Amino acid sequence: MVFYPLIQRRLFHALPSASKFIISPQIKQAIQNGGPVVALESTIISHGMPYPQNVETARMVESIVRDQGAIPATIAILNGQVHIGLNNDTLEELGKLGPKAVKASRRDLAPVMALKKSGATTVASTMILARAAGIPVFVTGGIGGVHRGADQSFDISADLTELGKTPVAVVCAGVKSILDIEKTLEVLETQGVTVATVGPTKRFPAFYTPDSGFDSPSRVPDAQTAASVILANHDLDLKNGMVFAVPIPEEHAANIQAIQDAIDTAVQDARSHGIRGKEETPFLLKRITELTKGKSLEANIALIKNNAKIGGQMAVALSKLKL
Ligand code: PSU
Ligand code: MN
Repeated sequence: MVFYPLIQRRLFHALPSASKFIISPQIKQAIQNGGPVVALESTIISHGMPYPQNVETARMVESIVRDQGAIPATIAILNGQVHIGLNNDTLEELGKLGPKAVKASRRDLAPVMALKKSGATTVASTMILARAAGIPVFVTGGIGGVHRGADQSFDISADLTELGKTPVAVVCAGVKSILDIEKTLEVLETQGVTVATVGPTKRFPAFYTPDSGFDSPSRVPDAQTAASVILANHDLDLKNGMVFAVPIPEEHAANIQAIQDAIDTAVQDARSHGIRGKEETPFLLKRITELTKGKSLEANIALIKNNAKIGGQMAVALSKLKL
C-alpha cells in the first residue's frame, strides 16, 4: 500500500501545455499554492448576452467571486493565445467582439490557436483549459445538452462528453428547457458524470426556473459538502467532471409559463430559419431575450451571480480541504 504525502491531495498541477498560456501573476501564484481560484467561461460573454450587459455582468461575477475570498479567472483565446484571467481591456475587447469571436468548443481550439484567431470558450473548452492551468472549479450559467429533436439532428453538445473525461467541477443553474432535459440527464449518466443539486431539494433546475421536473441523482446541502465531493472524486482518481446544479433563487425565477412560451416560439423560429449546429444555442438565447422583453436576461444575470457566490465558496472550501 502506498501512502501519498498530503501535498499530493492538491487537486491538480498545471499541465505542460499551460506554460504557453498568459496567466496573471496573481492567478498563477494562487494555483501554485493550491489557493481558491474560480474559472469562468467566455462564450456567455461573446454569444450569450448583448454588449454592454455582457461586460458588466462579467465584471460583477468576478467581483462576487472575490467577495467570497476566491480569485476569478475568465478564460478566452485572443489572437491565438490562451488567456487565463482577463483584465479590463481584454474583457472589453471580447465583449465588443461579441459573436465575431469564434465560439470555440473542443474541436475549435487547435484551429483558433494556430490561425491566431480570437475565440470565446464554451463549457467544454473552458474545462479543458482550466484543467490544463490547474483550476478545479468552474462557474457558468448553464451547460449545453441534448437538443430537442436530437433523435433526428444528432445535436448533442460537446459539453456532455467533455464532462465525461475532464475532471473539473462545473457550477451552473442546470440546463435550459431549450434542450431535452431528460435526455441530457441520461447522457450525463452514460458519461459517468456526477450531477448534484446544491440546496434543500434534489430537483434538477432548469436554468430560468428552479425545478425541471426531474431529480438530480445526488444532492449536497451546501458549498462545503460540494467541495468534499470534488475531493472524493479526485482521491479515487476518477477522471470525470461533475455538475453542481444551483437552482435560481425563487425571487428571481422567471414566470414559468411566459418563459416556456418564449422558449417554444424560439425553438420553432430556429427551425423555420434553418438554424442548426453551433448557431442554435446563441440564436435561441437571443430570441428568448427578445420575446421576454429582457426578462429572461434579468433572470440570466441573477442566476449567474448566485452561481458565482456558491462557486466561490466551493473553491475556498476546497482549498482548505486539500492542503
Ligand atoms: N447555455 C446557456 N448559455 C450559454 C451556453 C449554453 O444557457 O451561454 C453556451 C455555453 O458556452 C455552452 C455552449 O458551453 O453554449 C453550448 O453550445 P453548444 O450547444 O453548441 O455545444
Ligand atoms: Mn450542438
